[in-house]
Amino acid sequence: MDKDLFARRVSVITGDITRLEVDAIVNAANHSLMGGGGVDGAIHRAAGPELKQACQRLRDSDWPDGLPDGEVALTDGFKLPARYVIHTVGPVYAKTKDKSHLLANCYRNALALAAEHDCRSIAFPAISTGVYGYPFDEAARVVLDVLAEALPRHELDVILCFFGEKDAEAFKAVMRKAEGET
Ligand code: AR6
Repeated sequence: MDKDLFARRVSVITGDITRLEVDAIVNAANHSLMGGGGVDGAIHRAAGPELKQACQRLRDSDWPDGLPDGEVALTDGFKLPARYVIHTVGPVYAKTKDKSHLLANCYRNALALAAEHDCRSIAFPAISTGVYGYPFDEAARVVLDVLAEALPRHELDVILCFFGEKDAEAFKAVMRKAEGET
């Protein structure tokens, strides 16, 4: 892990992701793309009904069977301050075999799609760590590994947006531990 690169390009913040003025925010969605609870519900509420209509169009055109785990799909942000929403589906921890690979794909594919759309900044929630039950520290290690691999490839500022101070502090603790190991 390149500490300087992380320090320059990654911010760990606490807050509501729907308020962030960034090029893209990532949504921890479900296969249907039709909205739900948690951060997904908050994003749909803040973006307004046009977001669901755009998701329905994506379902019709590209994902008739739903968005699979680890895949990504992009819509406009509509009423959000963010230009785009990148929807992804994290793995359900208790039900998924290859979960770390699929969680890594969520982050990896979202970063690549944001870069393809000329984004300079992207904000992530803690995908899968809510209703989908991924243990927080285990997920944090996956995120750090993906960022270490992807940051040198993409000119993107990455904001990791946690909903509570406790989660932000827990992430920083995992990050300090990982730094100590390299
Ligand atoms: N801003 C930032 N983070 C948030 C916000 C917010 N406004 N609201 C919640 N979080 P979850 P999952 C945090 O359950 O585990 C939905 O129903 C939350 O504290 O939203 O991937 C979908 O439709 C937690 O740390 O996502 C799916 O069915 C993190 O976001 C399912 O939940 C993720 O929690 C996806 O479950």
